[in-house]
Amino acid sequence: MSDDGAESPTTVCPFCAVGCRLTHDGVRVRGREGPANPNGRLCRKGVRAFDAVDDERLTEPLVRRDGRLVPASWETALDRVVDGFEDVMDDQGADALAFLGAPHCTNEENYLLQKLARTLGTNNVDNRARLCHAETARTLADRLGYPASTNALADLRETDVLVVAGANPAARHPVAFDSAVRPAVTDGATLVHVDPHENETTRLADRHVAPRPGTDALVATVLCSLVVGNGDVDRAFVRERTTGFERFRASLRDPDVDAVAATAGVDPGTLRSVAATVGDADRVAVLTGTGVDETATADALLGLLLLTGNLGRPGTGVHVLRGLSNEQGATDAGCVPDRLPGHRPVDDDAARERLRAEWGVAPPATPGDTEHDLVSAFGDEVRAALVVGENPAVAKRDADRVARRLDALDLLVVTELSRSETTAHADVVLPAAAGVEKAGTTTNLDRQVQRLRPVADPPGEARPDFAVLRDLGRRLVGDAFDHATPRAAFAELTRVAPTYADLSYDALGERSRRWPARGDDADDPGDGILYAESFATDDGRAPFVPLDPEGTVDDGERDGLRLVVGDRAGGFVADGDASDCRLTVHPDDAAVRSLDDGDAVAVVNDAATVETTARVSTAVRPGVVYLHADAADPLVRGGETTVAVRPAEAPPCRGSVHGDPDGGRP
Ligand SMILES: Nc1nc2c(c(=O)[nH]1)N[C@H]1C(S)=C(S)[C@@H](COP(=O)(O)OP(=O)(O)OC[C@H]3O[C@@H](n4cnc5c(=O)[nH]c(N)nc54)[C@H](O)[C@@H]3O)O[C@H]1N2
Ligand SMILES: Nc1nc2c(c(=O)[nH]1)N[C@H]1C(S)=C(S)[C@@H](COP(=O)(O)OP(=O)(O)OC[C@H]3O[C@@H](n4cnc5c(=O)[nH]c(N)nc54)[C@H](O)[C@@H]3O)O[C@H]1N2
Ligand code: SF4
Ligand SMILES: [Mo]
Repeated sequence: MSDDGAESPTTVCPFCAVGCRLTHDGVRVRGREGPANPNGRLCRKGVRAFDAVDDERLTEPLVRRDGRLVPASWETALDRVVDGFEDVMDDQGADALAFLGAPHCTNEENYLLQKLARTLGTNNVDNRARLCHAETARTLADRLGYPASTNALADLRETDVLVVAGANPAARHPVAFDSAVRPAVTDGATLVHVDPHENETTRLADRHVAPRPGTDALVATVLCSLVVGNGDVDRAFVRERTTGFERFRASLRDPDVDAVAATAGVDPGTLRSVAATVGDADRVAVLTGTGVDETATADALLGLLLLTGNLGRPGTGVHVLRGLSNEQGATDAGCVPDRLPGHRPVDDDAARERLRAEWGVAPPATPGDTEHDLVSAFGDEVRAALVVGENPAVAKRDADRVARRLDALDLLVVTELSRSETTAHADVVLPAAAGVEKAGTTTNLDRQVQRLRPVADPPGEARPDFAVLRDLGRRLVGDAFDHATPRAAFAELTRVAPTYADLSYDALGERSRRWPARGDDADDPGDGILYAESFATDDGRAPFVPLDPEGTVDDGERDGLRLVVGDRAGGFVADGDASDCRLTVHPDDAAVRSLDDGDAVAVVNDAATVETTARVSTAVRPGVVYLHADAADPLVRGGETTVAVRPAEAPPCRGSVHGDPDGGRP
């Protein structure tokens, strides 16, 4: 409980998708009890929620004149945007526009962004956060109904077995880890960590499975086979809630556990014991991160949960450990090219009719392009783009290519807090208010919808993205953008998005809710769990998908060392943070290369050479090396996953790049 003036308004931490509540008491940031931080705790990042937004903010609009970005009035800047967009539409139609954003922004801002795209006549709207958890979220949507965590984090306390795959929540989602995962383990739950690199989460694990990169799907598939072989299938669940079990079982074939274990480089005994533990448990939950974002792995993990009846009950299900603060809400609000608000497909007639009733015009029925495809088409089919709160110039893949594409546009408009790699290419830069400076709602990684209240003022002439998008909408489209406030936009969202139907902006001010809320009963225990009675699929059942484990294995590591990447940052690295940029290499691999701990190394593949310092450690298995995402970026841009490692001259890195040394721990 807070110890000071309970009067100061509370808001939601702008950093990660855990969604902790906080306030600023005039002196410093203080945590406030919230659904995601029940005892009001914040991690080290949250405590500095204001430092990052104070940094070198943009205070006035900028427009490009004679090659240079120069200050301009809002009127001049918005005129330039409106004229530019109208020219492009006149010449080439609305599909020559792209709208990218905005996982840092509110639900209402995301709603207005996709509404602007769609009322102008294009579904070319996407948000970058889909890059981190795209395949997992897509698999969940295709097979269960929604691209979202199935259960509330809090009910992990009822879980018997937690499988954490390709994630490091102890460092990346520390408050959620401490309030949900750690207590579950203390109460006796078994934590299985599936990760080729030992990290902070591994320390709490009962079993560490460190598969060779690229073999996660194979490992999950053999677990399914073992569960079937052990007779641990939940027959009633499979019969009543699923389809396609027989084909699924046939696809598992007869697993040679020892051979699979050898391919994956894991101990066969560990695989057998994990399968037995999962099969015996009453409640199993899977938590997935950026390390396993592949359809084949998601399919196999979902197969394991379906086989054992671990969906639709407390303590079960899939938790997607999303990254950016409103990644979930951006998708819920429809900032995706193939789904309308509320996750309805763009060709769903009823959903399009609902939108026509609100907007006066129905959205196009054919899907738009993804962010990746849109950026590729910049300068060709796509002539102008509005980027809200994203930095596409810093890419997982090939930043140079993105920079060239940005320059190829006729008009690039970016709304930003401060100058970024992307604003450097913009024709119009609009200064935005930061999360702690604005009102609205956001939706965290377990679907909790919370109110933001401004707890600081934007600098200079900076304005909330909401006001900017509304004004652009009024000028480019008309009356459909007459929302005076986020409250009005939220009300419209609840009318068009069935998942948000029973939420009210004012009621959320009193108490946050998880979607889909049911009626007015805020204490309805069903609130937290999706699919308690049926799946949100056409027939209400979840299909098993046959697995092709061998098809997913590639033997890249035979040619060199397999590069594992972690510590991905969502762009909220505060000054003074330092994190490990060393290359972690196993002692055996170090020995054959005559490398000692602390030696300079060159990490080389066709794409790039990165020089750094060796950290010789058994935190990785032989054949695998580990590198921080920022350091690894040039090596993996083209999608390559193998590297050669050799001694180098002098270590340019003595142990840190930006990032944080021990995650967000206070
Ligand atoms: N090299 C490398 N590449 C990476 C990663 C990595 O670790 N290394 N991480 C990957 C991952 S996991 C992610 S999620 C993505 C993140 O990719 P992005 O979301 O594109 O990047 P960020 O830098 O988080 O944020 C973009 C910008 O949003 C601005 N911003 C914040 N709040 C607001 C707001 O309210 N309004 C507006 N208009 N702007 C705002 C910030 O100033 C920031 O410049 O990057 C991916 N790419
Ligand atoms: N403090 C802090 N917290 C953050 C962020 C931040 O910048 N700072 N960013 C936020 C964002 S945007 C995101 S997306 C999340 C990311 O959160 P996480 O997904 O937990 O990100 P990482 O720390 O990169 O952990 C990914 C793990 O996957 C493992 N891995 C890599 N390849 C494989 C593989 O093939 N198989 C398996 N099984 N594992 C593999 C890596 O070893 C690593 O341990 O964090 C969020 N939280
Ligand atoms: S875990 Fe930390 S960064 Fe994430 S919302 Fe909570 S305080 Fe903010
Ligand atoms: Mo992310």
